[in-house]
Amino acid sequence: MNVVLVYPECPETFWSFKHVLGLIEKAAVAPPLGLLTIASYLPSSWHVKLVDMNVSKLSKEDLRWADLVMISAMSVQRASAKKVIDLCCELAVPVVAGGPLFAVESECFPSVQTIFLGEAESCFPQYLEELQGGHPQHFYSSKGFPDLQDSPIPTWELLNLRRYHQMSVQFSRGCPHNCDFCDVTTLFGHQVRIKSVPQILGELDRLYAIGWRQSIFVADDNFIANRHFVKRELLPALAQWRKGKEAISFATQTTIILADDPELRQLMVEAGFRTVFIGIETPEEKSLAECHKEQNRSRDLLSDVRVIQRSGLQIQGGFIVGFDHDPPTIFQQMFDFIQHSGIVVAMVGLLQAFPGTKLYQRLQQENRLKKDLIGDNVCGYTNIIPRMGETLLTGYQSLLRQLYAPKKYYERIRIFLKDYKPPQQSVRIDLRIVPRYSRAFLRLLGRLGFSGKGALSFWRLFNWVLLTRPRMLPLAMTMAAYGIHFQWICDLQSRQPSTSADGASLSG
Ligand code: B12
Ligand code: SF4
Repeated sequence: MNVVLVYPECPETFWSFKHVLGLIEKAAVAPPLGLLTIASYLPSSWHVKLVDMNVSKLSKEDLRWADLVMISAMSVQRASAKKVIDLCCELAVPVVAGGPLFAVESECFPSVQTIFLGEAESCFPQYLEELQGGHPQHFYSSKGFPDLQDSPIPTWELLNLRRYHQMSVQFSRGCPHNCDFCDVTTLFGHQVRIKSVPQILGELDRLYAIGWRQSIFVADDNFIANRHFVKRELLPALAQWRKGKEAISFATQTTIILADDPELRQLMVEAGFRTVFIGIETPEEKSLAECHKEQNRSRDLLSDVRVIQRSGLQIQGGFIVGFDHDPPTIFQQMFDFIQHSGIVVAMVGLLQAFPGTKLYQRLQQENRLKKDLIGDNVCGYTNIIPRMGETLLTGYQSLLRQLYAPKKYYERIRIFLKDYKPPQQSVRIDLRIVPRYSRAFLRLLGRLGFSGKGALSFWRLFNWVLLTRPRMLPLAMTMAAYGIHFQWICDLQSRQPSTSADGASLSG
């Protein structure tokens, strides 16, 4: 049996970094971990090929070769996924689909032979049996949420590792919190399920064995949800594993509760964590109450951010505007908060309602939902009819422009670096990356230092870092490079009207 695993093309989004990945000669941020996990279930006698369309082209020859196509997608990949599915139909190749897009919009893909609604670990073996028996079902879904200890080591060997900026592993699924806009709990539940320590180390050993020596994203939605396991078992084991492998660092997602636990932060830093994404959402207390983000309420969020950054962890922040309780001043409030916090990578999105969430149910009852859902919260379109009316979009776009204007952006990098305490650990550099990063540095100087409106501010930052914090120059330059992408995203929004799920123009 010949199988092609397809990951459709992602449009330009906040996290796509397409324009700057070229600087470091990479094509995509991270690999499709869902497909790599599924690949591990396929019989060894099958011929398997992976085409991540963000890295290489999918050809008609690939599809003609295939007896079966397996596709995985998020909502943002809808347009590309539909094209692939139509092409498979034309060529009469059966398609099996999974991932968040198909879990929430299964009824939109009648031509797909089999759809997995949610996690596949507990039902994929049954599917394989039924496929070989000649009678696969149309839908498969797990009864309850599968035990992660049954999840196999992903088949990373299918990847062209050199094309990715980072690898990902996943230690846990599920989150105990109740943020009403979040579809993580719809997709993965409230009960936190974890892999065992030997299982996790086995995954890391495999990545190391195939030559990975750079950053690894721990793709958990809330890495510290099972704090006891993480502190007592996982982090000490990771720190031990990483000895002699210091070129590898970790990034993950947590909640702001991390600010309350110095021991946890220290253990994370010792284990090699350098970046955490945290959903801060909004400095507006009433909006936090509205969306039930209880863990962020009644706190000094600004000082929480500082505490975390000072312990050696860089925060990337998630922010939302468009709550019913957002006052007209929210845009200025948000700008001030982000600027003072020194959160350089601030993903500010418009509130969106994903099917299955409590927010979606409420707005459906209030008759405030539009038909289309793009699935990208930073594209300037929302499927919600906002209380604020037109002001929301204009305020939002101007907020993004302010945040990512070169002068303000470089100023924020400075604010961050002044406060940030980099971990005092020995750094081991993978010598193979040195020529590539040297070329990237020269390209970056060319892009930012000699063209564009922010050149002067760029050199000011460059000189300041060189003179006062030379050790942090690589970090500062990486952040400056991110800025190229973020400015591009802002320009994209102001150049184009927001587009609907199928790429058709919408009025907003
Ligand atoms: C890692 C991650 C990323 C990474 C890597 C993405 C990538 N290349 O896959 C980065 C940071 C780049 C990213 C970006 C984005 N992401 Co993201 N991301 C995640 C995260 C945290 C983990 C995904 C993962 O690796 N899971 C581990 C694997 C093993 O699980 P899985 O993919 O779900 O696969 C299982 C099942 O779904 C099923 N399955 C999946 N595919 C298939 C296929 C077949 C054939 C079968 C049988 C089964 C199957 O089986 C697997 C095993 O059970 C998820 C949240 C989550 N917990 O899933 C969000 C999530 C997928 N991301 C999301 C979003 C919105 C985005 C962005 C649009 C954000 C933005 N505004 O920029 C961008 C878009 C991508 C881009 N390039 O621009 C949403 C998607 C919601 C939706 N309904 O579509 C999620 C669910 C988070 C959320 N709630 O907001 N993301
Ligand atoms: S803490 Fe994060 S993952 Fe958990 S429910 Fe809230 S937004 Fe979702």
